[in-house]
Amino acid sequence: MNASPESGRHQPAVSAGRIVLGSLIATAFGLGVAEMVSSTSRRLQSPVLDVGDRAVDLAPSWVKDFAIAWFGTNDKIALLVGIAVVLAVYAVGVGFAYRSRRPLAMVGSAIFGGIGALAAVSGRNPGPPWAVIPSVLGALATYAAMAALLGGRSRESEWIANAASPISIAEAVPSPRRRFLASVAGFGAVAAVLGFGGRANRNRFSAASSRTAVGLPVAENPLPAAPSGTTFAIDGISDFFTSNDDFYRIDTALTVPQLPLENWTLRITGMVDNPIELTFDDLLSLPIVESDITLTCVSNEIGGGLLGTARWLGVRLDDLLASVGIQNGADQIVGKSSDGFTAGFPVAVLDGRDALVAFGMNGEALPLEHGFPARLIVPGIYGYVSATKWLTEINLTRFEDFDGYWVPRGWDALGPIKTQSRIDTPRGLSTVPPGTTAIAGVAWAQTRGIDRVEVQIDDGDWLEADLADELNDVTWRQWKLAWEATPGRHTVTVRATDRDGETQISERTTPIPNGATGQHQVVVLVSDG
Ligand SMILES: Nc1nc2c(c(=O)[nH]1)N[C@H]1C(S)=C(S)[C@@H](COP(=O)(O)O)O[C@H]1N2
Ligand SMILES: [Mo]
Repeated sequence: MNASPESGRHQPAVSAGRIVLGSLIATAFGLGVAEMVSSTSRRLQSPVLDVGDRAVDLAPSWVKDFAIAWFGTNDKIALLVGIAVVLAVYAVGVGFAYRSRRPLAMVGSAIFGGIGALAAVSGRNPGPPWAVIPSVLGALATYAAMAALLGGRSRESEWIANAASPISIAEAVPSPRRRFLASVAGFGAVAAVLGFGGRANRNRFSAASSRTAVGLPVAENPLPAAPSGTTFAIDGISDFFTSNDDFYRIDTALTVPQLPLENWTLRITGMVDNPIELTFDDLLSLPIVESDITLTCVSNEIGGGLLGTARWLGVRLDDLLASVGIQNGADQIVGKSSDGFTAGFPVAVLDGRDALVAFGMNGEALPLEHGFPARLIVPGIYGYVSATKWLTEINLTRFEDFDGYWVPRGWDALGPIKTQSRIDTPRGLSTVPPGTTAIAGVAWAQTRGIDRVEVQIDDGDWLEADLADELNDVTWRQWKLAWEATPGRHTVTVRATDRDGETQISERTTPIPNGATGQHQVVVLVSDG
C-alpha cells in the first residue's frame, strides 16, 4: 500500500497547480540562495545577471535594435522580464519532470545551474573560477526545495497516519494541502529574505559615497554660462544643456558598475613608450579643461532622444597620450571598461578637438550611470566607438589587431556622427490653434557645424529656419520657424545642412551599421479656431 515517494511509480497524484506553485517557489528559493552567496564578493553577481549579460552579448544586432526601438532605455528591464519568464517556464517543466521522471529533473536542475555557472566564468568580463559557486549552490537549493515541496509523503501514508490519529483529524493534523501551503509560505519567505538581504549586503560595494566625496577641481579654462543667443525661449524646445537626470543612458550593463575610487586606476597600455597607471588623484593633478559637447548614440532613430549636451570636465586625451608617447604604427585608441565593454577610434581623430578623459558632467562628478569615476568623450563620433564609461584602461593598438565591442556585431568600425535635425515642438499628433505657431528644434553635425536648417510644410517649398548662435561646432544648434498654421492636418519636415555642404537626405535607413538617415517629420493637427 505504502509507496515510496522515490519509486516514481506509485506516487500519489499531486495537482498540477501544486507542481506549478511548488516549482516556482523552489526556484525563487534557489535564486535567493544564489543572490545571498553572490553578495559576499564584489567579483560576483547574481547568476540571473550573468545570464543576462551573456544574452546581451550574444543577441544578434537586430534584437538589440528591436529592443531599443520597442523599449528604449527600458531595454534592460525588458530583458530581465524576458529571462524571468523563460526561467519560470523552465522551472515548471523541471517540476513536472520531478513528479514523473526524476532523473530528468536532476538533469534539468544541473543544466539550470550549469548555465548560470558558465555565464559567470565566460563572456566579455569572465569571473574567477569560483564564480560558479552561487549557481551551483542555487541549483542544489532549488532541487532540495523541490524535493521538500513536491516529493512529500504519499497520500495513502498520510491517510493512514491521519486515520491512526486518536484526535480529530481536522484540528490536530494539518491536511496535506495546508501543510503544502505552509511549506510554500516558508520557502517563499526565506527566498525573499535571502534575495533582499543579498541585495542589501551588496550595497557595501556601492560607489555612491565615493562619488559624493569627490571635490571637483576648477578648469584652467573655466567656461562662461552659454550666451543667451544660443537658446530660443520657446516652449517645448530642448534645453541647451541636458540635465544629468534627463541625459539618455545607453550601455550593455544590466547593473551599473560600482568603482569606488579606492580601488580604481586608469592604465594606459599597448603601443606606447611609457605605459602608466593613474589614480583618480593623479588624474586631477593634470591640467583640467572644460568643454561643451553633444554626445550622440548611433542607435538614435530619426526624431529620437538618444543624444544630449553636457559641460564635461576632464583631462585632454591628446595631452595624456602625448605624455606616454604613442608608438609608430598604432592607429587605434581603445577605451576599456571595468565590465569588459570596449570602444575604439582612430588615433587620427585627435586632430585638436576636445577629446577628454572626463570625470565631471554639468558641474558634478560623473553620475554612476554615466561612467563614474571616468569615461571618454570624443566629439564628432558616436558613443559606441568612443565614449567608454567606467573607464579602466586606454589601450593603443591597430585596427587590424582589435575590434571594439560593437564591431563584430555588425556595426561600422568608424562611426562619424551624421548630420541630423529634430523637431521638438510642436509634438507629433498634437493639436495647435490656427495662426502663428513656432516650429522649433535642434540640429547637429559635430565637428562640422550646422550651416542651415530648412522646414517644409506638407509638399510646400523648403523654408529656411532661424538658427540660434552657434556655441561651438561640437554641440547641437537650436533652430525655429514661425509658421502661419491653417486649419487641418499638416505634415512638418525638417532637414539640416552642415558646413561641408551636405544636406540630410530623405531616404530612411536603419541605425545599423553607422547611424540612421532620413528626415524627421511630424503630423500636426491645426484646429478650426
Ligand atoms: N562601459 C560602457 N561604456 C559605454 C557603453 C557601454 O555599453 N558600456 N555604451 C556606449 C554608447 S553606445 C553610448 S551612445 C554612450 C552613452 O553614454 P551615456 O549613457 O552616458 O549617455 O556610452 C558609450 N559607453
Ligand atoms: Mo550608443
